[in-house]
Amino acid sequence: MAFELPKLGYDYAALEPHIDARTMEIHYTKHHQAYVNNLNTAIAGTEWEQKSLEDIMANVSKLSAAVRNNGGGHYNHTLYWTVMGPNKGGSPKGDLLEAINQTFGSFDKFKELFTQAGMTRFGSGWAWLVKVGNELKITSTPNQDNPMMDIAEVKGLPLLGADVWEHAYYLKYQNRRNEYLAAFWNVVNWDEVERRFKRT
Ligand code: MN3
Repeated sequence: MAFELPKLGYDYAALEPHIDARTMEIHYTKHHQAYVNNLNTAIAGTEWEQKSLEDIMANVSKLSAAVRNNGGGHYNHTLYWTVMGPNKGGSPKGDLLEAINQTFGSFDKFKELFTQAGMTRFGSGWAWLVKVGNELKITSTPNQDNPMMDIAEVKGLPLLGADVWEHAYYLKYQNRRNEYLAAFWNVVNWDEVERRFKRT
């Protein structure tokens, strides 16, 4: 069973003005589709064709660079589309907000540290909020690595991920990653982040 590009839950223009329609269209139809196609090619005819993406992530150290990069790309973008949405932003609620306050001091401090993780990731990669056991951690990964991978420095369930590859922001923000990361807060779908947080 080959992996497929998941349906996007909103239009390309739905995250305007924070993330522009052209970036969304290219990012989803070209970049994400390429990760899916290349992952399928890389696992074709192997036992990994029958495995879940989570299984592949957990065994990435034994697999090829093509599987690591494209499997990671597929996992990361699938998460990215769902933790964003139109008319979102604001702040988390309930247990998640409480956990964020307890771990990082405040929601503002959390945003500052998450942004810093994205800003200090040299080159291409991702900033993450991760659930490790019952704890929250902020981390970043290079390229298309993620906290689900057995090779990750901080391993756990990613709750929120921000793509800091230039392809995620260059058309609108050029080199200004800081402006993209500031705008990102306006589209975060906290309901989805909270749903992931409650997963055991
Ligand atoms: Mn991307």
